[in-house]
Amino acid sequence: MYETIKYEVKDGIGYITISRPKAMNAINNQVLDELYDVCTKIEKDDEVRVVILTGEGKAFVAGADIAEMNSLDSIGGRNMIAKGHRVMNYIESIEKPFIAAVNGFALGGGCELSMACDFRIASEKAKFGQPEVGLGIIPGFGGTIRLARLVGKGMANYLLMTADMIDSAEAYRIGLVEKVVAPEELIATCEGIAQKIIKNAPIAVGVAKTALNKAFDIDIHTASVLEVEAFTSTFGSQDKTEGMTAFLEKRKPEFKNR
Ligand code: CO8
Repeated sequence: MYETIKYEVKDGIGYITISRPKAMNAINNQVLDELYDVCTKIEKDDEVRVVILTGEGKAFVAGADIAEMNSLDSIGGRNMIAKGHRVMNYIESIEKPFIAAVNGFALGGGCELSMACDFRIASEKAKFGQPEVGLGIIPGFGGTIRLARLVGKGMANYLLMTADMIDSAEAYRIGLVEKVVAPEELIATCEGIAQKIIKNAPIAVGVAKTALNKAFDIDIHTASVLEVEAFTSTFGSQDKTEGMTAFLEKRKPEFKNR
């Protein structure tokens, strides 16, 4: 059983809720351990087609736990950051979509956790920022890596250097989130998106995620070679035969994840 996160599976969706509401869901070592563990379950579980990641109460995640960080020496800090990177990279490497349902504060490590997800849907109440330099540190869970890839180098530098907290409208404007909805519609909106994804071929969705993530980090020629390989792996699937046959027979496909 988990103590800092909640996890359930319903209708093909895995729901992860970071649950330390008294500390604004701040990420400590235990949260990272539990997130890693739940990812191992999600990766193996064919029932889970899409993951929705959110926070309990007023915050998504208000950053790494400042009280815990304050008690760590540099080796402890390094170990925690290395663990954080393993978790964020693991989320990115699982061939299933992770949707960040950003319900409130997504600061520091919280903003970084949302950026490790495949896309972000935000409540009108959400707030984003990388306040680390105000604490004498820099982002440590991928903020110097993923933020510039999403919003561009200038805006990423602006956010990292000013430590400004921005609202969801501004996050949408700069491309940090894909949609902004009323707070009471947040989970239903994410579920609607998840159900759209679930209708598609699971292998194709997963391979598309991996191909896109890999292509983002490499040159266009190497990415082309990888896309050919990735495409071919979907072309040989039974789901490809089913998808195309169903189209030609004017019926809905029944994908089998094979
Ligand atoms: N860590 C620990 N506790 C926190 C955190 C946090 N990040 N954020 C909030 N809390 C706690 C508060 O201490 C408070 O506890 P208590 O009730 O016991 O006093 C409780 O949550 C409620 O918080 P507030 O009273 O401050 O609530 P407000 O609504 O007034 O403000 C804010 C909410 C704006 C979210 C405010 O709490 C805040 O600014 N929090 C800190 C945000 C921050 O600086 N986050 C970045 C942390 S650094 C980071 O994430 C680095 C990532 C790299 C990891 C490196 C690992 C070594």
